[in-house]
Amino acid sequence: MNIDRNQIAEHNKRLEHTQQRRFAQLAEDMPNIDGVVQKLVSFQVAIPSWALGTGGTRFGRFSGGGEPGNLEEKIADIGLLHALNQSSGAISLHIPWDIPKDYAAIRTLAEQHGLAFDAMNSNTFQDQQGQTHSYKFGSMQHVDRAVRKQAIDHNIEVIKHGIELGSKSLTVWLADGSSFPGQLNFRRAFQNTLESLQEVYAALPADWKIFVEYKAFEPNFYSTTVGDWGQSLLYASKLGDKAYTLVDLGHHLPNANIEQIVALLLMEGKLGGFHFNDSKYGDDDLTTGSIKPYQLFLIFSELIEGMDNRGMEHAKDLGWMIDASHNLKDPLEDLLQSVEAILIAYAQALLIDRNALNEAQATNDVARAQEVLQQAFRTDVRPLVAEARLRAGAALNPVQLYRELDVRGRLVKERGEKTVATGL
Ligand code: LRH
Ligand code: MN
Ligand code: MN
Repeated sequence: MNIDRNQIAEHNKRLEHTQQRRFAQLAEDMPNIDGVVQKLVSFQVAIPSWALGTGGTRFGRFSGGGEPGNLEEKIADIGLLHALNQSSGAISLHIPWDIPKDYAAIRTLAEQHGLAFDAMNSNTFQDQQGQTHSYKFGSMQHVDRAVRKQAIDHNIEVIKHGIELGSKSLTVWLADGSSFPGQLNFRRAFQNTLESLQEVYAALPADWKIFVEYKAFEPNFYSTTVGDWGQSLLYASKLGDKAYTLVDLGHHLPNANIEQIVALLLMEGKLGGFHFNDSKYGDDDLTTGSIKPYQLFLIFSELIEGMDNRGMEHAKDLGWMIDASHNLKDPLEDLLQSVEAILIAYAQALLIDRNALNEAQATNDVARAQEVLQQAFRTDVRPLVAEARLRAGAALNPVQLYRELDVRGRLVKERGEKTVATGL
């Protein structure tokens, strides 16, 4: 199914009056409101191919209907999201879950939906059918060179798929680590991993980046070989200029100060990409902004400050992606909510009075600093985000239109009631 311009225009016509009133009210107090709206229009968040199905937990999976059964249908789903919000203009593929059979056809299909190919993701955390060696005891860290070689070759293969599709980056997340003390020699595991990554790095085209994603625990529960931002930064620094750290919001130990991590990585020019999600406990992969919206705002505050300081373009110079999947909500509604939450946090952070904050910091005026931040955070910026959508030709209320058009019902009719999307 497709969502056409007329359906969006008709929906917007019904909501436009209220939108105009709310937006005008906000504009009264904001001198540079159009500049902010323009930044929101430009900001695109990539959607991972594996978030389009109702994901499972370790204990079970409750499949929903109308889920995409192949890459073409995944692209179509993200096309629907992008038509609704004009902010989801890229797809991130995971290999081998999404091996393209016909590159040209896939590229054309993505173009038709206005989608670019974001980072490619490799997978050495699962054994695939017909694979020679097992990753049970790790991949790039493995004590056996043959296993490491298999993992390296897989990553090079992923780069090749990405080149054909026009992607410009590879994200490597390794499940490597150990679950029991004594299982692993940490130094050797690090060195093996570094050498493996170096071989992958050597295969990167000149205009590509490699993102080294870290994660504190899971599936290993004693040590992870790329366990935190320090370790990731170590790999990225040793690898070279094309290597960066990738921050996934759910990959930290509880209460980690992620905004500080982001600030320092940006200072070093080593922050490459972002995986958005939210969590209460661990890598919960819940809808972005559903648990800790203030933290998300503080992270965006540091992102903006750090990017502006380095003259970086917000929309282009980092890889922005959602990495969430769970098993309760309609995944498309859930993704619309995540994108909205990201744009809200971004908009709020754009409203921070930087001069006032700098002054408060320079004079140790702690209370004033808090006032400045919370003034921005407590502004209801939803009319701003909606205005950006209106100007971009998207729906004023994407979730509402999604329901009005009964998108899920139509997908179920097209694809069936019992469907399972490849992925997590
Ligand atoms: C690991 C992770 C990583 C994977 C994705 C499926 O927890 O965040 O980014 O590629 O989930
Ligand atoms: Mn991730
Ligand atoms: Mn994760």
